[in-house]
This record gives sequence, structure tokens and C-alpha cells, in this order.
Amino acid sequence: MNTSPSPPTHLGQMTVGKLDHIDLVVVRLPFVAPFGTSVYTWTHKEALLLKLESGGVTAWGECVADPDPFYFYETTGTARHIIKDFLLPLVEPGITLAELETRFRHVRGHGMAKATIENALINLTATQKGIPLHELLGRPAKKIMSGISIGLKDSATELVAAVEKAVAKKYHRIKMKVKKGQDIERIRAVRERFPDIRLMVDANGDYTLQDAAHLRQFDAFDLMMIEQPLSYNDIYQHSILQKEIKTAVCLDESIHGLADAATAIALGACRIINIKQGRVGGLMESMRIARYAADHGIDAWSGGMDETGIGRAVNIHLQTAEGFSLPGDTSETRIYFDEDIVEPGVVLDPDGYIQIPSGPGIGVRVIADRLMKRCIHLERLR
Ligand code: OSB
Ligand code: MG
Repeated sequence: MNTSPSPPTHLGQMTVGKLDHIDLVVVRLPFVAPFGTSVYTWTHKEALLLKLESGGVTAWGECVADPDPFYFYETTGTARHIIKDFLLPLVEPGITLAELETRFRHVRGHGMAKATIENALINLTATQKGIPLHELLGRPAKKIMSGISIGLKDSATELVAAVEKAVAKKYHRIKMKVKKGQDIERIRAVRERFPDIRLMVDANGDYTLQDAAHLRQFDAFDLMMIEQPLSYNDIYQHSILQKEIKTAVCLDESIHGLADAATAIALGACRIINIKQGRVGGLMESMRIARYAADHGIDAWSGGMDETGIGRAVNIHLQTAEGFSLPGDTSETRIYFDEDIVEPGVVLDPDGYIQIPSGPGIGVRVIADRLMKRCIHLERLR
């Protein structure tokens, strides 16, 4: 099993430049509607942002952690601590990104904090070179597939109404959240209304292996996959479950890096992987996992953390990479925010595709007064 940590192609050879200013900003944006999952219902997006300035060029990175440890152990607070006290001191001008990754490995875990820095540095380099991020990743432009994640609703009627809207927008696949007691009937209601859409469910770890017979009933609904049915930190039990159900298992929470992906694939714990660039430590590890999955006949897609336009743009560029074979959780900005902190927002073409934002780096600009309106913490580190 080759899971060597060498970065893909040229990216690891890029050198880190001199950073004139470094700022940490925490923003809090109200969601258009509460986002319900089996683990928590979020009403706001709180995000830690990293601003880098070098030779008059500015680039941003977004940490995908929530303010709480309900989906994942990292939080905006732990990420701030780890970035400030442990990771940024390892960033020195002249070292390569591969060397930076090696240094970061000394800090165990905290992939979301690591990704914030790595992605901001890669965005900075692309911006300095005047090329779009996907080009720096070595990937040609293409239309990006869309996908929507519909949260838990109070009733099947409300859920079907939300799916109707998404179908009208031509989303390429629709994901609905499920939990114990809000699953079979809800899935049936959606399937009866839309027999042919590409539909999947996400349980965020709400079931146990004892529910295998119950989960087998999901097989009747021609789902693309069931995402993270069992515990957030399990791989082995998913490998047992996958043998007992026909529907493809997709792992999200359990995959923290290439080694986990390789373990899951070797055990047959999933047939699909949700790659969240933040959760796995950044763009380079994401590209490695996607390529490894493709080499092993496993589909992969880009997950989302209801990011602001900064992280959303990163996810869009990432999906040009080899191995992102299925539509991801990449939806229009308006699904989450009335007013985002960047322009342009994500909108779907009439055929449901997403255009890569053009321009250097991630291709979106932060609107200063919107940022300040949403800012709840601001800290200049250099
Ligand atoms: O499990 O994929 C998840 C959002 C926050 C935390 C966990 C998850 C999600 C989503 C939303 O499903 C994905 C998105 O639209 O960004
Ligand atoms: Mg998920």
C-alpha cells in the first residue's frame, strides 16, 4: 500500500515567500435558514480567516472548522491557537511546501488548522503569479458539477419542497440529511416525487452496526450512496456494514488523510470518499487522496462545510483535479447566505454547472465593508 506523503507533482517544490503581514479574522454570518443535521442545527456560519500579505499582494485562506466540536474535534478556537502558537512559527521564507508539510507533521492532527495556512500560501503564490488556482494545481479549467446538501426538515412536505427547488435549479445530485426516526419515510417521500434524480443521504454517524438490517431497507431507493452511517471515528465497522448493504457507503468524518483513505479502501469500508480539503489538511493531501481513490476504482467528491465564498472557491478549483469523479457539496452561495463576504458569489448555469471564478488565485475578492460588518474578532499577528 503506497501512501507515501510526497506532494503531487510540482506543488511541493513551491517555495514560501516572505510574509509582510498576517491577520486572523473571525466572521459570523447568519444562514438564510437553520441547517439541521443529526449532530446539531447551525443557524450561523462562524469562520476563521487567515489573511496573508506579501510584497503588496493579499491572499486569504478559510478554516473550515465550526465554532463547536459537534461535527469535528477542531473549532475556530482550537484552530486559532494551533495556527498562532504552533504552525505559523514553522512557516519560514525559502522553505518549500513539501518541507512545510513535513514540519507540520510534528503537530498531530489539526488538519483544519494546517489546511488554512497551506491553502492561503498556495492562493498567495497563484495570485502573485497572476494565474488561477487550478492552473497552479496543474489542472485545466472545466465546468464544475453542482450538488446540494439539504438539512433535516420538520416535515416530509417541507423536505420535498426543498428538493423541488433544487431539481428546478438543475443540481446534479441532491443530498438529504437523515437521522434515526427521520429516514425511510422521508427518503420514500422524495423518491416517490422524483423517481429519477441522483439522490443520496448523509447520516453524520447517527447509526450503529446494530442498525444494519434497518439500513438495508435504504437499498430499495436507488441511492447513490449513504454518507457516514456509523460513528465519526470508525472505519472497521463500516467495512462490515458495506458487506451487508447494497448501497455504496461513503466516508466523510472518518477520513483525516491519505492513510485513512488507504485503510478504508483496503478494508472495503466504502466505495466512495467525501474529501473535505480542510478536514484532510489542505489541497495537496486532497489531491493525493483523490488520485489514490481513482487508482483503486473508488469514486471521490469534494465535500463542503458551508464555507464563505473563500473556502467555496477553493473547493471549486480543487474539483478540477484528477479523481473528483462525482458532484460535490458545491451549491450556490444563496443557499446559505443573503450576503456573503466575497464577490462574485457562486451561481449555477442553466445546466446546473458552476463556472470557475476567473482571475488570479481563488478568483474572488473579499469585500472589506461586508467583512467588517461580520467580523467578531480581529488579530494582527505580524
Ligand atoms: O456532513 O457533509 C457534512 C456541513 C457542515 C458539517 C458537515 C457537513 C455539512 C454539509 C454541508 O453537508 C455541505 C455544504 O453545502 O457545504
Ligand atoms: Mg457528511
